[in-house]
Amino acid sequence: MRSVLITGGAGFIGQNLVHAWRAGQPIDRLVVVDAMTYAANVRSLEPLIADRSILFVKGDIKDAALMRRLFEEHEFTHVAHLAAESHVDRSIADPEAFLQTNVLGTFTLLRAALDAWRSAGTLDQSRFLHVSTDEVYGSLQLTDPAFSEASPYRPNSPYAASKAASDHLVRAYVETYRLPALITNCSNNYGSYQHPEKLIPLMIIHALEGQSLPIYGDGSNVRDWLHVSDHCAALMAVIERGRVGETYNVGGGNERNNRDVVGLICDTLDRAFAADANLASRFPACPAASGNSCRALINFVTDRPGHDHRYAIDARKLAGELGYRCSIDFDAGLGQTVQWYLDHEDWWREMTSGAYKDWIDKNYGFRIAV
Ligand code: NAD
Ligand code: TDX
Repeated sequence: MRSVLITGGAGFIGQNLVHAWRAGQPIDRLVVVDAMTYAANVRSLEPLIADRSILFVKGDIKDAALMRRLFEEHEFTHVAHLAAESHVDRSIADPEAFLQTNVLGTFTLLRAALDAWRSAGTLDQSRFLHVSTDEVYGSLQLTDPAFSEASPYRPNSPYAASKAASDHLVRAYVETYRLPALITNCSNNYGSYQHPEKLIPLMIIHALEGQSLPIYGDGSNVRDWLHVSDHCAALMAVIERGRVGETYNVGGGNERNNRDVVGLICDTLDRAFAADANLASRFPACPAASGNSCRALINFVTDRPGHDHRYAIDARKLAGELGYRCSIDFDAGLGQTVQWYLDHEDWWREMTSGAYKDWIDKNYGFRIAV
């Protein structure tokens, strides 16, 4: 039987991966460790915890004794490492936690895995998947070719630098100690359970509440949108069948600039309100509740410092070696995502209560219309 550790399993991609793994591999033992930072939520995992389909451990990956104990108790054969501080704007406001978790936390986990697998003599049968980002490669101009696995590392934000450092550590553990690790670098994910601080949920929720939609700069920055279900399927393909020591880029093949993404969210909400009269009574402050377009809320504001212009992924290695291609079309995926936020108001109200309001003041209070 395989015994799997998923770190960061109460975060956005982590929750989706836990559900996908449980559905796809019902007999694997799944242990989720998560420090339950502001970004975490276990509501969706509660049924799996209650019926013992997964074991949930609230814990910090920087806690070396805990990591060692978990490896001893559960004899993990596979690790999917997703725990991280993940929001670029927070890394600009306060980088330290990014260094602590993304660099030192990854190091602590690598050391625990190596020690456990060496002493059990199972290095050859184990797999450590490190989930990273395309941001390590820096920024592209519109005419540049997409990032490949051979693109040089040029991180521009403290977040990207901390993820780059963690990728280098993983590589060093492969080369120096023969740790059986693999790395994925993916583009921007979207879908259910994404924290409201990120572009797509932020714009959906602000529009529903009749608040301004703050697009940084002129909104020409381009991201390659990857549906989280496609990403999770790619992660499972890489951990199962990828070659140890290799890096695989994962992209959605959906490049869009931020202006277009926000416009599409507005149009999707306008149509949803026109089709369902109940939405107007649930969200009376939304312009669509009175027959106007959510586009009226769009506001171009002070740019993010060091804002990467464009990310794009060349995912031919993943397709060629593992036969996996991400396939969810952005317009359809965005429509499902908007619907998910309409259907899960309790979830996002919980995520936006308390300290989240302080973050909104800190990150948006100083931005002026441009
Ligand atoms: P997220 O912020 O939604 O979730 C991160 C999770 O990690 C949270 O549940 C948090 O509580 C947990 N965590 C943070 N510090 C921890 C610690 N010290 N110990 C244990 N748990 C801790 O992030 P996400 O969007 O789900 O991203 C998951 C991974 O994928 C990250 O490594 C991120 O860098 C990477 N990634 C994300 C995207 C994206 O678009 N979301 C794109 C590329 C790569
Ligand atoms: O209020 C906003 N206004 C705005 O214009 C926010 C929050 C974002 N933006 C812009 C900045 C980016 O160009 O939207 C784009 C997407 O922003 P984020 O959702 O913050 O994502 P990004 O900075 O691109 O990073 C994401 O993708 C790579 C994830 O947060 C990272 O964890 C991942 O590694």
